[in-house]
Amino acid sequence: MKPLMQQWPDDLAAHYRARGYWTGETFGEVIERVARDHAGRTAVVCQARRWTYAELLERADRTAAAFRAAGLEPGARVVVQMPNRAEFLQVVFGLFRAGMIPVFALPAHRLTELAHFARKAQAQALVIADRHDGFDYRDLAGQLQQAVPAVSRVFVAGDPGPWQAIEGPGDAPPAAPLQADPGAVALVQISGGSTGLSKLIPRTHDDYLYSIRASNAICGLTQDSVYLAALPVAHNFPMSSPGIFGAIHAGATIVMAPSPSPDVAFPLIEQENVTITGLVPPLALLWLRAAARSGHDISSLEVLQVGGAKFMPEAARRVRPELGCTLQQVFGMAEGLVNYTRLDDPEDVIVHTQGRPISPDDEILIVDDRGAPVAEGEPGNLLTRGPYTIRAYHDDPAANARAFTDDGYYRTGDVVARTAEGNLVVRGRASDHINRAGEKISAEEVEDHLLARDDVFDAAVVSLPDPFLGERICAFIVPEGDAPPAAEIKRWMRARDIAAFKVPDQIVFVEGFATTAVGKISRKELRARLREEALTNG
Ligand code: J2J
Repeated sequence: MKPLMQQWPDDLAAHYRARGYWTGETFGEVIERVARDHAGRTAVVCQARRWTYAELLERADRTAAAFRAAGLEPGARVVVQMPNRAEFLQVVFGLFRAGMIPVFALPAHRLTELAHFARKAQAQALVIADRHDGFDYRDLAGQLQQAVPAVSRVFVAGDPGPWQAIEGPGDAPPAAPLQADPGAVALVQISGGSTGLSKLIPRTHDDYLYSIRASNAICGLTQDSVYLAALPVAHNFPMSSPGIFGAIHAGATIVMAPSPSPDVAFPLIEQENVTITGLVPPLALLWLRAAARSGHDISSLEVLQVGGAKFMPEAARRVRPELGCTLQQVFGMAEGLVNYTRLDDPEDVIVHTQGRPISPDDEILIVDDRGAPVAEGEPGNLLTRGPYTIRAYHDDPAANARAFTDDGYYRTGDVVARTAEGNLVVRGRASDHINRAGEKISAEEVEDHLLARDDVFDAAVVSLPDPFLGERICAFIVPEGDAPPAAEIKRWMRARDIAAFKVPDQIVFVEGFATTAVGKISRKELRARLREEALTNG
């Protein structure tokens, strides 16, 4: 198997340990310690169920036993595709307790994505929930196993159907957890696509736990906090900034929301006295709209985090007066670096900036296209390295050569400016993906799907501004012969076993694409031109 690892230079690693960022604790140890210190407190609320920390640990250990009994060994990679349910925690901490490595897929992913993750990670198992949102994941599991036979075991939360339950037999002795290496990879996150298919992001116990612990301090998360998991928890933001893992680390309570919509979330906030949650900007807009006419008392909410895409100041300034809580802007990435506005920042900073890094040892460079630092306040490309930012994607030399500098900086693809007080303002993006309501979609990946049609001669996919989504996906298509109906193309995309959020929102047929006098222009340039034209033509 290709080793999953993440390596910092020795001198920096020593520095991060000496500064107390990397503590040597592992996720398996964290849950044991927290379950001891907070045994009787509520760890998670999910519909009518409430589990204490003691119960969560006990369930995780039983699940760990079930994984071992199925022949999985420590170090096994396991694709986890589960919605916001209590069992998500049981499964993920079960894997940690067994020394196995979760690879996080989103509930919206379908066969194409799952097969890619499973192959790339060399996964041996899949864990799903039986059904969610009208979709039966047990059928998808069967398709995955056909496509990638190495995924030889499937575990199901809920009714297992033809597969195995996540619960081992009740009397299985919970084996002592492994002495996992804190510098080893704990979990695998998925990158938002910039070019082509998603890349795998290996995160270590040391680095991920540091970002979580430090996030708790910045976000004021304590054992008395109640965190509403509104966004899909497999996303890095609700998982770790500080998210569900931060809540577990603090001994706080997690309330699993089956949907982030206000009609589901507001009653939960009222009933459970939720104190903090995180949203993407389109959802924050929905919440603002709903709050005005909601009969629910959401006054327990102290902090609303908004991140994943740019939150416009016009909306940001409404949060305190209309929702009665402090806004915290979060500008982060699954590769590492996370910036927060601080809870006690002046309102102006909270409304107009995306905050500053977690760590004094987050190194930030803002450079022009030749790599020279820009003047203060000027926009430039954001590069970063630090104690919780990866040095490489898994098994992808070409992507690594593009995404990392020789001295280990990650090229974020974001264009930012830094204010005099050191806060970052996201000004744009150099990379070509589309940020659709916080979901990152690779233009190239969507183009590749479209090009699979016989009646598509060429395709270029761009982002266009959208009042609700932030950005929407627009596909410019040069047809081969007669143009097919746009609705037919969308239907066909939906049937291609991909996440529904990748289906173009808008399709524009054109006769051909511009070329320069010297020949073909780059894809990137072509997309930029089409985008410009669409914007100027309204
Ligand atoms: C503008 N763009 C933003 C923001 C992310 C916390 C919060 C978010 C993510 C996340 C995360 C933005 N304003 N406030 O992992 O831990 C865009 C940038 C960035 C990319 C990363 C976390 N917050 N973005 O969104 O890996 O372009 O992580 O590089 O999904 O989202 O996307 P992702």
